[in-house]
Amino acid sequence: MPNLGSKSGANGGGSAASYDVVIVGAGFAGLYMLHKMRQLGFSARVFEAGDGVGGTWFWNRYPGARVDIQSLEYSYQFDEDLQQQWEWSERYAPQGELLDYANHVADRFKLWPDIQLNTRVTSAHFDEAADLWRVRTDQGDAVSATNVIMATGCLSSTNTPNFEGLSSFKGRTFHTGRWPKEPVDFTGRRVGIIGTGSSAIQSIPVIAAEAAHLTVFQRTPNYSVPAHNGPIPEEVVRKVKANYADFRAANNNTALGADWDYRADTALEHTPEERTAEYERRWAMGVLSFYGSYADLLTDPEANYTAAEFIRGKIRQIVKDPVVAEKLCPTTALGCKRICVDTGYYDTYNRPNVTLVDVNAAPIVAVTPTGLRTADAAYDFDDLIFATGFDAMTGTLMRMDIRGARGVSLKDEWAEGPKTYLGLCVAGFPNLFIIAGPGSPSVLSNMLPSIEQHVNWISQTVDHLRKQGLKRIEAKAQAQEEWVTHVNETAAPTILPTCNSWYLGANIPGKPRVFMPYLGFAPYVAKCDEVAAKGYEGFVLSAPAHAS
Ligand code: NA7
Repeated sequence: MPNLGSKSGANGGGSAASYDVVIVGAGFAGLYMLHKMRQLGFSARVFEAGDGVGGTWFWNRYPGARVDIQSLEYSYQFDEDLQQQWEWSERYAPQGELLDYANHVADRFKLWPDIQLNTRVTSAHFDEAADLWRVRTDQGDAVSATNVIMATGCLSSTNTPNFEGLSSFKGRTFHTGRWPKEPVDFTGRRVGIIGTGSSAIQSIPVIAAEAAHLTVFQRTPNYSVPAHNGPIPEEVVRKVKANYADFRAANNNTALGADWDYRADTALEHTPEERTAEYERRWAMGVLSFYGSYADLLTDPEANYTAAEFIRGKIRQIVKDPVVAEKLCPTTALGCKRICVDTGYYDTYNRPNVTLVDVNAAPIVAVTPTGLRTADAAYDFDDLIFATGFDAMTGTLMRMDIRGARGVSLKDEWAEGPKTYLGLCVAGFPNLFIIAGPGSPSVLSNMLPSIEQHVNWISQTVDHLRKQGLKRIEAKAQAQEEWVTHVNETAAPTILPTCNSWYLGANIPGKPRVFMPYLGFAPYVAKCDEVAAKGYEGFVLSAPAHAS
């Protein structure tokens, strides 16, 4: 008996049912995928490891967590009533509000009966004789499905560096990507935080305001721009909602799929004074609008340098101690890692209770019972926070035992880096779809429109198979090879592959160094549409193998 309407999701454990679709993950991708499948009349089951829906916004509850794309854009567009009725309290919604939004969507579209929480998929094996996927979970489910859709997120497997003595620490430890549900009080405590990526940059100002002392261990400084967050002016909301479809369409028609006021001219055709005026305008606009500053920002290192130097100038202005300011100035190209967005990050280093430690100069050698030791000093804490990121884009898929035709494992197929066709499918793995997979714009775009585009494409494809009396779809190896080459060739002439980013897998020791996301949201959407229009060019579509 399904658990109708309950927020605790469907009853689970030990099921042996059969579905048209199994969806792994109940973040924004999984929720919309389920809704679409049900609209089309397919039977679907969602397995979610967490005890609630919301994915990224379920797990990343660290202080200061919020989205870095304006909420009017980082939201679903598939339902006009939803986008008209939902009201965001701030330009950049905090984690809690995004989680409320995910729950609201699950309620509104009555998704709960098909979502099984507290259930991690452990394996998915393609049974060639039956033309079905056999999916197993850690709760004893052993279900079968015609299609398996991985809605597992790009940043869902946390990375905790394997420091010597890791488990010896006697105080409290946290990872920003697995933050507890209960509020954590840092009042009067000595806190250490490792990492200066987006999660650290958002949480450091909040924690510093509470803790007795905060020590930040920085390996690589990052570029951060001010969010200028606050309530959304009523007139902005009214204007967007009056023509929401046009607003979405205009943003979807850009390289990165977001409203960043892209300029078509180049930085180097302007005088230094003109460039500075433009960068000041971007700094005042805040958020990721720097990406739109000049057309050559990501392609010409000299142009990139002008914007990078502008931000370094801002850091030197804000941070009073010149030695600390210099440590905080990135030397990498601007945007080779995702630009961070903050509220008072650099200014936090003017506080007397904050210390910055450069662990590039003197690396962390061990965690100790009372703190940690670097190559040249020891530090004591009550609490230690790992803001050390994720095994991005492939980590969650590689941790599952996924086997396609002829028992080939995805781990083996991707041993030298992920290979997909359109970031959606993998040759040798029929009817397996990945939402926002490696080789799709995903993290180089506004994730919500990217997710919706994938869900729409997958739904249309599965529906097409049904209408044509077909069952199986599989990417051709050659189409996949050509796509992987194209993804790399698109990134190669840009500054994107020039630093040790998680885009390249460079943050995880031993991970193959391959540029994973695809640069170019609008051309990507056009390509997916063209593939479908040409009868699924690059795929083999076939009838059930066991059809009489
Ligand atoms: P990130 O951006 O991957 O940041 C992780 C940080 O942790 C980064 O500063 C790393 O330094 C640092 N790190 C990782 N391993 C170590 C070790 N072994 N020693 C010292 N420092 C280390 O993760 P976030 O969670 O902040 O953000 C992820 C994305 O979420 C972000 O890009 C936005 O899209 C939202 P490194 O730079 O590797 O030298």
